[in-house]
Amino acid sequence: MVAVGAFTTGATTVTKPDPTPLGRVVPAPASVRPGGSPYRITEATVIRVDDTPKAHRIGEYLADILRPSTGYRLPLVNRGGSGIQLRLAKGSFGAEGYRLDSGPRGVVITAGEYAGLFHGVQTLRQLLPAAVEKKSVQHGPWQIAGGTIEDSPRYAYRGAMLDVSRHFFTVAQVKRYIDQLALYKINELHLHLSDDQGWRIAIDSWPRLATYGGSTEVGGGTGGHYTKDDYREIVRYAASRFLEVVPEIDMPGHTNAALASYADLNCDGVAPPLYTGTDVGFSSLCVGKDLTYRFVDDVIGELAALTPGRYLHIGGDEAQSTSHEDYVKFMDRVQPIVTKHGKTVIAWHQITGAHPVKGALAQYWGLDDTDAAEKAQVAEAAKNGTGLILSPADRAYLDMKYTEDTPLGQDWAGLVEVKRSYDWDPGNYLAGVPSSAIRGVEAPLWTETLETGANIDYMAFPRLPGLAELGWSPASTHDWDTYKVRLAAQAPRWDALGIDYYRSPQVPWPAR
Ligand code: TNX
Repeated sequence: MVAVGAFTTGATTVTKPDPTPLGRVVPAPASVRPGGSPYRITEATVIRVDDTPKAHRIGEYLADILRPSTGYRLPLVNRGGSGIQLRLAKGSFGAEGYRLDSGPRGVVITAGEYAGLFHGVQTLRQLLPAAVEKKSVQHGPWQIAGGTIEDSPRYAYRGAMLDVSRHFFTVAQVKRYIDQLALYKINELHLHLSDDQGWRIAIDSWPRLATYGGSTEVGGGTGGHYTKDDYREIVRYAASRFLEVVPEIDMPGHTNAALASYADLNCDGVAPPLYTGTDVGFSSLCVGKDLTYRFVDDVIGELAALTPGRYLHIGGDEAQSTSHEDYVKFMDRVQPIVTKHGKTVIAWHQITGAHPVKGALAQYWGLDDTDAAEKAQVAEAAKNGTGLILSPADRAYLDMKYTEDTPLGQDWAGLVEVKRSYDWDPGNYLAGVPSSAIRGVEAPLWTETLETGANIDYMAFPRLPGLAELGWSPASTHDWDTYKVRLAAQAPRWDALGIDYYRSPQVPWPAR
């Protein structure tokens, strides 16, 4: 609800909506000091940026949001002064932190790095009325509450995963998701590029992976794959929103699409048919064959060359059709291939049952009640230097149903309502793990049951912003009762952006 202050001018009473309170932002900023008069964007406002191409790009990004709805020109200029100013400065901001100062003369966002300016822009955006997101001219006033926000993330890794294998999603659909992630300061986009049901990235040295292995999806649709140029475009677009792309090739299980494409990859030399069901755990690369490692080297080499980011995810989950001995052998041979191509290994947490290489990260996807021995193995690896990304399936999985009645999604990990997905602390979730081992959180979105952009919206919203907050905000801000109010205030913005979402009864949504 927007508070309304009434005042009288002569004969008429004018109602003037109060600006959004300074702290009403998701993720919660680290420090908020409201005070002083608001700034009001008018037709005279300019956007002041440093004279560098990167600063201009962030300024243009902001202007592209503000111009259609305000109808103002909002030119970019390179001088200091009143208005909206984005500026780099020395200070203790860290790689992604920023300060936002708002007062009657203007709003200044200051950061040590461009990423901080970009995150500060997302805060500014959320402080403006939701109508600012619309693409046609709307009524203001366009006010930003007075005061100062000082903000920086709790964790460096704040991810979202999209499974483009079970159902294929176009470059345009991925870009739309990237834009949604950026609004909540998520900075890692993990793409699950291969699985039993489809291989989604062109590999020149093994062309049938994409052309044949990518030719279907769950349910038997025509699937699809990204050309190398498509993938470069996703990487470029993600980078423009300060997200790093983390590509995943899931191995040695989840490989039916590859095994179907090349008979020689199978131990018995016989290619299985393409698969369009939703079972897991039935496929495995042939661990004893040398060809397997030539294949892995070629695929990882091409993917690493395409990927400017630091990481390459090699899956390693649900290898039920691979013996433990073979699994360990495979991971011992494959991790150095990733390292050789200049990337840091990420794998699902089963890697901790093998020998994670130095610097590797393990992604935990167990449940609250995963057995103690499995958790202890993860904790042991963490004590020995393996970093952890937390994606507990009964908290962070965006494909879990909210309730029994949710028309989409799965329930193998349980039902995950909005409060449950938000109400845990990555800092103490796994016993015995040193806090320095926790690199962050990630919200995976598996797509066995999801086919459209609207399906993605509905499962991601409103849970995604909560996971983003767990990754960004200090533990001291964590409080469901105040969070749910900030979350509810996001809904008009989603409406303006055309984002479909689940209207959970746990959240005090404004009337539509
Ligand atoms: C488990 S999570 C899987 C995926 C499924 C997902 C469905 C993980 C590492 N493996 O293969 O898509 O459950 O929720």
